[in-house]
Amino acid sequence: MHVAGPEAAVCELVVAIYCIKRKCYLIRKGRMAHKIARSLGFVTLVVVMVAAHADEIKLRPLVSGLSGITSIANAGDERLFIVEQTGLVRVFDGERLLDEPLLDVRSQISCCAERGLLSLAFHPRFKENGLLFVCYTDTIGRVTVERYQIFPDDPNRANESSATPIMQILHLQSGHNAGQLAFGPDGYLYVSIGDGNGNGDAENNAQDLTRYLGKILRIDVDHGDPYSIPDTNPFLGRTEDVIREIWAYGLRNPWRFSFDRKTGDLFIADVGDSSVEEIDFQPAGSAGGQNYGWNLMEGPECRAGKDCSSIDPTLPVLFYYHDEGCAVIGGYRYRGTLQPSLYGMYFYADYCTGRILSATQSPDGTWHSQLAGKADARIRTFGEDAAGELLVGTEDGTVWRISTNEPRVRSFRAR
Ligand SMILES: [Ca+2]
Repeated sequence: MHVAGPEAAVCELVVAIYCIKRKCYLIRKGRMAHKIARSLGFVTLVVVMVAAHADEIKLRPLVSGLSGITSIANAGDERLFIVEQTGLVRVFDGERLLDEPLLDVRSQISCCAERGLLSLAFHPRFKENGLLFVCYTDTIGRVTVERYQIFPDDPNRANESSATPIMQILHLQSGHNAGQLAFGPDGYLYVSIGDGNGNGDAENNAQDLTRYLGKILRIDVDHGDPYSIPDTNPFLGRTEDVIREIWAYGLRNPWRFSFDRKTGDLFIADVGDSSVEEIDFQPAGSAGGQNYGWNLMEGPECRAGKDCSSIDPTLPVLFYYHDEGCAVIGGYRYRGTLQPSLYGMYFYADYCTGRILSATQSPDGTWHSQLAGKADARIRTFGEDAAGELLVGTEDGTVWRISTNEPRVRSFRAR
C-alpha cells in the first residue's frame, strides 16, 4: 500500500500566461506551455501553485437534520449507524436515512450535557450472531453497557426485549462519563469510563485500582454471564482487591478511543483539565496496565502540588495546550482507499475550535500533527465506514465525510 509523505501534496501545476496586443492567454499544459510560449518570444508569467496545506481535507455533508451525534458505527456492510445522544440509533442504509431507528433507549437514559446514549459497537461476528452493544448513562447516573440482538428477519431493527445488561458503573457526576465501546483485535470489548468528577479527580479515582472510574476496561463478552475477565488482563494476578476488568488507568475523560484497523494499535484521546489535551498511544500486542498519569499528571506535566515520583506514567504521544482548543476528540487512523494521500494518518479534532488534525509517526517513533482542516460545527465524534473511509459527527446533527478531492457527494436530510 502506498504511504504518502508530505511531499506528495505539492501540486506541480505550472501555468503559462502570455499576452499579445493586450490580450492574454493562459496555457495549463505545465512546463511545456512555458517553453512553447517562450520560444515564440512571448513574455510569460509562470505560476507554480503549491497546495495550501500538505494534506488539506474537506468535509462533505452526508446526512443532516439529526440531533446531536455522539457515535457513528458500521456493521461491516454499506450501512452507517448514527447514535443520537438523546437515545436513538438511526440507520443510514447507503441510500437514505430510515425513518425507524435501529434502537430507541430514550426512556432508559439521563441526558444530556456529557450524559446520554454515548456509543455503539457491533460484535466482531455480528453477521453470524446479530449482537450489538450500546453504552449510555441510565436514569440514576450509571454508565451502562447493554447487549441487544437484531431481529433475524429485520436487520435494521434491534429486538428491545433482547436487552441484556452487561455492566453498570455508578457515576454520579454528570461530566466525564466517557463511554466509548470498541472491540479490539483480540475480540475483547474495551470500555472507557471517565474519572467521575470534575474537580481535578478530587477522589483520586483514576489512580485507584479498586475503582472502575478513570479507566479503560477490557472484558470477554463471549464467555461468562454476562461476561468474563480475559485471563491476560494485567491486574488479574494481583492479590489486592483490584478491579480485574482494568486494562489501563490514570485517565480523566477518555471520551473517544480507537484501534488502528490494520495494526491493532490503540489511540486514546483523553480530554484534559485546565491546560492540556492529549493523545495516548498503545502499540498492538501491549500487555496493558499502562498508567496514563491523571490526576497526578496532566499531559506531559506533573500537576501543581502533586508528587509524580511515585508513578511510572506512560506519556502522551501528542498534546496541545488550551490556547489551541478546549477538548480533544479522538478519531481514527485512516486506512481507506479513496484518499491515498491520507493513508496511515491518525485524525483527531478539537471540540471548541473545530480544528481537525492529522498525525504521522516519524521513523524515530515520535508523532507530529498538522492542521488538516476545520469544521464550522462542534465535532463530537469520528467514525469509520466498512471500507475505512472516515466520517465526522457534529453537535448540529450532521454526519460528514472526510475527503480530499472527490466531487461533491449527494447529501441527505432527516425528515
Ligand atoms: Ca495523561
